[in-house]
Amino acid sequence: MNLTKKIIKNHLVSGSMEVGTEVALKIDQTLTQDATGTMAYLQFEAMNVPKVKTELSVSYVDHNTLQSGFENADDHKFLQTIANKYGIVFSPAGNGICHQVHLERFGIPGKTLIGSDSHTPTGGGIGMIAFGAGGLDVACAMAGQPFYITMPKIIKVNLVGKLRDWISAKDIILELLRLESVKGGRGKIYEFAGEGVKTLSVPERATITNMGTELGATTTVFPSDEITKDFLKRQNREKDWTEITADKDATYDGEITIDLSALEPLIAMPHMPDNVKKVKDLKGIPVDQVCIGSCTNSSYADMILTAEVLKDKKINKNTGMTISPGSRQVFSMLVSSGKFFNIINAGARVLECACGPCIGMGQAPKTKAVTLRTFNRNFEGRSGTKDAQVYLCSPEVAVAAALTGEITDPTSLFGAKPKIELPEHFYINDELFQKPTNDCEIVRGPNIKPLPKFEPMPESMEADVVLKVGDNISTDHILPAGAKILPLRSNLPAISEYTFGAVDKDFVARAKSVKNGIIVGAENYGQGSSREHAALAPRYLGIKFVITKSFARIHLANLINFGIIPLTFDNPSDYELIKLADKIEFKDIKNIITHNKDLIIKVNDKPVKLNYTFTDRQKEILCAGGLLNWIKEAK
Ligand code: MIC
Ligand code: SF4
Repeated sequence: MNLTKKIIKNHLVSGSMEVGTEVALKIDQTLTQDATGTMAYLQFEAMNVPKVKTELSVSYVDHNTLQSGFENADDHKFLQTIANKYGIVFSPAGNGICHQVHLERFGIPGKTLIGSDSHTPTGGGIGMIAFGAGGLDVACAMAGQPFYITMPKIIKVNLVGKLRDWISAKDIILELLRLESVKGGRGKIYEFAGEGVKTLSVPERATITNMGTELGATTTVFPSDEITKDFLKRQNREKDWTEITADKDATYDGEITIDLSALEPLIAMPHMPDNVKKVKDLKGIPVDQVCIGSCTNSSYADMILTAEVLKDKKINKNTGMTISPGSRQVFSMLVSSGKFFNIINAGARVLECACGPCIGMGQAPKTKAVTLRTFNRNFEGRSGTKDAQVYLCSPEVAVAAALTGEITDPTSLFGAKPKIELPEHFYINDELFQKPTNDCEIVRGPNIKPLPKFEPMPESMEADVVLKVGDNISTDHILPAGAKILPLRSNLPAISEYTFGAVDKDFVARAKSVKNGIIVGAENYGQGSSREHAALAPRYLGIKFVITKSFARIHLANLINFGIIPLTFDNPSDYELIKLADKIEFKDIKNIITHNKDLIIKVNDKPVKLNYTFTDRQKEILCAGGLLNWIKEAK
């Protein structure tokens, strides 16, 4: 058996691990972050469960830390008090980015984790089966319910050889993105194996599993081996270690081999993480900004490498540089190593341990800037500057550009790479996590609005096409983040006004002007973030159907959770037939979906067949008008 199946088998509540069928999994741990957490906890509250039923649930504050108004701070207080009441560990702002901190202090090999953030698969770096999910699914897991996935194919990624100097884990995941694309991972779990695995530390593995999300994969996972044990020992958590590896004769549904010794420094060009090129082929492009950090590349080793390279040097005067350590642990050790001085002295700007520029929370680059970031996403506009050219690369490539002011291959710039040893003992400061005492009142600021109630599905509906978009629409297109909009995450009426704002400024008015709206999309609709607001806000505006050529996994689940019916074209070319303002009748829709009947609509008098595959549970959820209604009905 491969290691993915071993862990899934241990957590199987129902289903049979057959590819394409639904399996329900017991969830051991959950995590939330503040931007999705407020909504997740409002939903958890609505379930009337006195205390979380998981082994561990942690609530992190890491996204909305700019506090340019009262809203962020109100959310933080709400999250602190609700965590305390319901038995959740609270990690306040400044402790670090959820995925990095969870890896350091809470992740346990062989356990399952779901998080209301799409990069939760970072936990796969330590041998967990970890999924990103919508906040409502996380709320359900906290209430003790299983998590449902469609059993994916398990693909072996066979790593052979060893990385050369100045080439790093980021280049491995960029290579996989080059090979597989942002939609290549849908319906797949990538399991890493081979001799090359032994050459990668846990934080390096976590860089890969973190950005595996950009493949559209269900998750990604590394074995838990001696290297995992060593990492946990340095974290004073050796007792949490168990060995979990694939059997020698394990079988897979596919295999890819990557020769680490043949890799070169890679870079993802604007505006997609799979638009990958060799750094040497882009040599000389002037760089305005370099940002090192985010949940992908903000480990101790990433920071020390940056500090070593910057020693006694100055960054280029035309290139601004920021660093954000991934956690307070990383930051503390960077400071106590004495090497922090090199970073400050070189002219870099130091940001707090949080998502920051990755989610457009500050550091928006100048007009048309070229910005090199060690992050995982470069969707258009996400940096806060619509026409900025965001490139994704390793810290090695980023720091080389900061020094030269242009895209530079680090292998040609520097001599031997400094050897970075992990400290024997990581600095541990667990008093800064607040353990629940279950004794407090929940504090709600005025920006925290109650959840709206949604109607059950009617027998029949007439609906209007209010938007038609193309391939790879990300949740950043549907509901942008950034410093202006993120503070509204707990206020649905206010945030829904920004839906599709950057794509079509008239969308909101159009959606409001009809009773039932339809969005038409193409391939991979809803890729990227797990933010359920990208389903919740359209539903609030009256969207009842999304018809596409294909969907991204988490967004599809979020649409169902909020009672929006996701459908796909049987014949993808029918996408061309349907136009803005078309009126479509969905006669007997409830009966059709409930009884798996053919769904044929008329588009300007032409019949168009639409497909759907819903489990019985999903059909009931859709008919109830969403998961919360369904749970209440079931009680
Ligand atoms: C992101 O990277 O897009 C986020 C912000 O972390 C999101 C969650 C969110 O939108 O709050 C994610 O990846 O799920
Ligand atoms: Fe935060 Fe960026 Fe990671 Fe999302 S991808 S969790 S915004 S650091």
